[in-house]
Amino acid sequence: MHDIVDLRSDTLTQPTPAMREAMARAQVGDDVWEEDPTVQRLEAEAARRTGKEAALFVTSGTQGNLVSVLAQTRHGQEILLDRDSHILNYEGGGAALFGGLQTMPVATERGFLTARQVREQIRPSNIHIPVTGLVCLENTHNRHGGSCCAPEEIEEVAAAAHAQGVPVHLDGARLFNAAVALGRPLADFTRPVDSVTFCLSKGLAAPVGSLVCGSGEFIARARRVRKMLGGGMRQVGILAAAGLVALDTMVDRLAEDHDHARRLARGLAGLPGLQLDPGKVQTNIVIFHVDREGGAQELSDGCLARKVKIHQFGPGAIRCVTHKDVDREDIDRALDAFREITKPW
Ligand code: TLP
Repeated sequence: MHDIVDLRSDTLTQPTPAMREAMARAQVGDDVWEEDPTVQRLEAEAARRTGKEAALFVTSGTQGNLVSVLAQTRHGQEILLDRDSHILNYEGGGAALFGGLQTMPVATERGFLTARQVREQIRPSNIHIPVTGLVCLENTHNRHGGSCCAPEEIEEVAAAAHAQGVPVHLDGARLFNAAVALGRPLADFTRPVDSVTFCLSKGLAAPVGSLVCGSGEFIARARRVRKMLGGGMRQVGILAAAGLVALDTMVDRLAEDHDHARRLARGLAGLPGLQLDPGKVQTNIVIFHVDREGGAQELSDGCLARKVKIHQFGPGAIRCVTHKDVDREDIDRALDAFREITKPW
């Protein structure tokens, strides 16, 4: 039980004592010179887990996606992505600003482009028409409530893109959640794609950092882009050390976060004025809608007064994210707060 139940995001997780210890002891060197042994260990481990030739440690998921997108495309091309994707909605328009890229947002049911949509949306060769340079996927999908895309679906989508010579990037900020939820090895999800970003500082609880993984040739380009964006860090093994502990100790326990999210969703489903389908909760994100004027604000104010923090996520929508600093008692406390607030509704 914690004093404050913070369900705003899994990015709020505190590093574990083992992470802090590993950080204090980390062997380091200048990573721009590629001389940091701890970063090299982390990158090798990331490449191994994703089944890719190489990996690159970057500052954040946003930087990982931007580096990947820039390293895969040419200025003025078009990128194809889901309308609710993080790259389109929450990365400050970086792909347009830095890459001169036009986006083609596609509406999807669960956050995942289908092979058919990819076939239909990839542009034909014609001097009037922009060139599709990249297809982007997101797994798990944040705005679709942590939904998971199975490896077979990714294979189909990637095959459709590759058939037309278009590479595929996977924003796998929470890819370990998908792997744990579906009980499949991480590499099954990453094998079909050309590049993947995953985050250490969400459910895995490391303080900082993400990994970009792909072919050796792609990572060499990505390393150049990272430097250009100011992401070349020096004795950054201090951070990589925490990342190695995260990969070692924090993956399997994600199942507990998924249980907590389901418990939360089941409790919320019966409450007046709230709309959600608990059957759709697959991982650690619960998004629900409040069908009452001003209700989402009322709910978040009421929760805050009861030391429960939740996140308003678009008009009338609330997002709750479970993570290692939220235990079962905390979930029950949050449910008590929701019950009290919605009782008169
Ligand atoms: N998402 C954050 C916010 O930006 C919304 C959160 O609290 O969920 N891809 C996906 C799917 C993400 O959810 C996020 C972070 C990122 C990329 C970016 O990662 P960071 O925050 O490390 O830049």
